[in-house]
Amino acid sequence: MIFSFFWTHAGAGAILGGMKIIHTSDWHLGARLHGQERGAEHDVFLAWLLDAIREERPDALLVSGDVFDVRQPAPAAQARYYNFLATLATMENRPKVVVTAGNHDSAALLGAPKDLLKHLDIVVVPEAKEDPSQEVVPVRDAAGNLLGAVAAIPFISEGDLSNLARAAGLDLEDTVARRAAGFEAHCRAVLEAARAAAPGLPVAAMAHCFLTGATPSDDRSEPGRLVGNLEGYAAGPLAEADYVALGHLHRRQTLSPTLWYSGSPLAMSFAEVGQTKGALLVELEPGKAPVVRELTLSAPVPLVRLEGDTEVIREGIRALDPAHPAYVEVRVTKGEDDLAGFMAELDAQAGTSAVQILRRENARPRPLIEALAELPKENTLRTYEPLEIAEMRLREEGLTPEDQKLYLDMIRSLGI
Ligand SMILES: [Mn+2]
Repeated sequence: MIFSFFWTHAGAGAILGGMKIIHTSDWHLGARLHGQERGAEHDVFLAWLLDAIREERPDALLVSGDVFDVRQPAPAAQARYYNFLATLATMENRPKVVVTAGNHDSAALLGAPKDLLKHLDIVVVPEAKEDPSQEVVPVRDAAGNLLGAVAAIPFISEGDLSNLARAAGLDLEDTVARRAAGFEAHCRAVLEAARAAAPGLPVAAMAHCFLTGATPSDDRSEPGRLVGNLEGYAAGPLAEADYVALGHLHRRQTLSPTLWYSGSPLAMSFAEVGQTKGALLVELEPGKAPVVRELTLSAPVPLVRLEGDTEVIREGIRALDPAHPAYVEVRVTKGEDDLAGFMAELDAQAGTSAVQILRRENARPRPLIEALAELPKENTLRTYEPLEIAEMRLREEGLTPEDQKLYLDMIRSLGI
C-alpha cells in the first residue's frame, strides 16, 4: 500500500493533519431499470463498498445524496441502507459516515433517524439550514485527534435557495440570479464554518447539484431522472475547499483537481452504458492538491445497447452468452422489415436466456414527419389527403401489411 507510511490509522505515530476519504453518491436504492428489480445488484455494490472500507480504512465515508431512488422507498430498500450502516457501525476503526440528502431523497425520511445514528458516528444532513454550523462535521482519528472537517451541503431546492438568499440580504428580483446568490452565500457560509472548526486542516465539501461545465448522461432513455438545478451553478466558494465530493450527475467526472463527481455505482439508465462506475478514494493533506484514486466496481449485471437494423441486433444478441445475465436495450435505427415480427422473435429468445431485453425502440427515420417538416408551413397538411396521411403514419408503426390494411379499413369506415 503506497500510502501506508502516512496513513497509519488508530495507532501510535499517526501523522496528524491528513484525511482519507471514500466519496460516493447516487446509490438510488430501490431503483428499477425499465421495471427490472435491482436489489441484488445493490447488494453487490454495498458488499464491495464494505470491502473497500476494510481495505483502505478511510477516516470518512461521504455519501453525497440520492441514497434512495424515490421519496418513499420500499422497506427492502430501506433495510439495505440500514443493514449497510449496521455493518459499518460494528467495524473496527469505523470511518465517520456523512450522508446528505439528494433531490431524489425525502429530507424528512432520511433525517428521521439522525439523532440515533449520530451515536454510531453516522451524521445525516437532510436539509440546508440558515445556521451553517448544522452542516459542519469534524473528522477525528480513533485517538480523538482532529484530522479535518466536512462541509456537508445537501441538495437545496429552488425555493430554499431563494429563502437562503433573502436571509443573506440578497433579495434579487431575478429568480435565477437569486437562487444562484443563495447557493453561493450558503456554500460560503458552510465552508467558512468548516474552516473555523478545523483551522489549518483539510476541509472537504459535499454538494448535490449540477455545476456549470459538468456533463450529464444523455438521458434520452429515462427522461425526467435529472431534476432540479437544471441551469447549473458556478462552483464559486466550493472551489476553495480542498476537495469537493459532488453528487447528482451519474457520470464520474472531474471539473478541476478538487471538484469531482463520483458518479452512481450502478448504471441507472442505458444512457450510462460504457461509463466506469464505483467510488473515489481521496487523500488530503494540508496545503496539497488531493490525491484521487478511482475505485472501480465492475457491473454486477452489464448493460448492453444494440443499435442498427434487425440483422445487426440479431447478431449482437447471438454474441451474448445466454448463461450470463445482461440487460439489453434494442434500438432499431434502420431497415424496412416487419418490426412487430422481429420483436416477437426477441420475446421468444428471451424465455431461454439470462439476457433480458428491457427496452425496445423504433428509432427508424420517420418519412412522414420529415416530409411534413420540409413542406412550406402554409400547406403542410393540405398537401395530402387524410387517408394518405393515415397510411403513411401506419407504415411508420412497423405493423404487418395485414394489420395496416385492418386499421386503414377501420379509418375508412369512419367515412373520412
Ligand atoms: Mn441521482
